[in-house]
Amino acid sequence: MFLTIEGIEGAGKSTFIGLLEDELVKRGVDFLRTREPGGCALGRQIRPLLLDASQKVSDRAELFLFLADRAQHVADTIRPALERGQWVICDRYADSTIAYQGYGRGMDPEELQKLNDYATGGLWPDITFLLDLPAEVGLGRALARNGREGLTQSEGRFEAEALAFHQRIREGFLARAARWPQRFRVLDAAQTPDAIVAQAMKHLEPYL
Ligand code: Z5A
Repeated sequence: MFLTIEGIEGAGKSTFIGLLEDELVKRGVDFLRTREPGGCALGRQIRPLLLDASQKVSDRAELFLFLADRAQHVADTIRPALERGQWVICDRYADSTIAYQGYGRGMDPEELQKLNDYATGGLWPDITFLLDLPAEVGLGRALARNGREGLTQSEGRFEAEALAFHQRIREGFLARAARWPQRFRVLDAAQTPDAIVAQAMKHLEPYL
């Protein structure tokens, strides 16, 4: 089972995955938690290049860094785990590229779909949980968290983008969910973390 978790900035993916892990442990599921960018050794070197606001990275270079991270991540981490029979829970994957670099930065989503096919050898998730909420709510959460953790409010390159950028990304994710309804499960991320995970577990029940 290959599960991915997607959503805009501050949607609550890390919080959600932590609670989901607890539920899966209780049910004896053998799983691997990973993330993008940075889910393999090469990706951990790429991640700072992508997130550091002081790096000047062109849109196309950014795209290929995400794709390079993903290609290596699939080869080193995701496919081997799936072949061992583990579940893989991945915080962001190819849908993020199409939402951020496509709908956010303005690149052609259809081209990005093909590039993702190429980078992953055609590996798409079995289920994608989309944590959906208004962009201003997500950004508000992320900025408050950064403030609490002593980070600059707009620390990263993506947090520093305008609200309209994050709104386009939300629309992009929702457009993808409408196009692939069998893969996507859209969860209302404005609920409490416990309520969101309870809803997700109902979707996973048939696979447990
Ligand atoms: N990116 C890309 O452009 N293209 C790609 O192909 C890929 C990624 C793969 C990765 O950043 C960035 O790369 C990302 C997209 C881009 N940038 N953005 N935006 P990252 O990995 O550093 O960060 P992130 O993935 O965006 O995570 P996040 O938004 O920073 O956090 P989150 O995991 O979604 O949320 P959280 O940390 O669990 O929660 C945020 C705060 O809200 C925190 O204080 C929680 O306590 C609170 N929270 C969480 N859930 C709730 C609920 N349900 N109610 C109330 N409060 C909540």
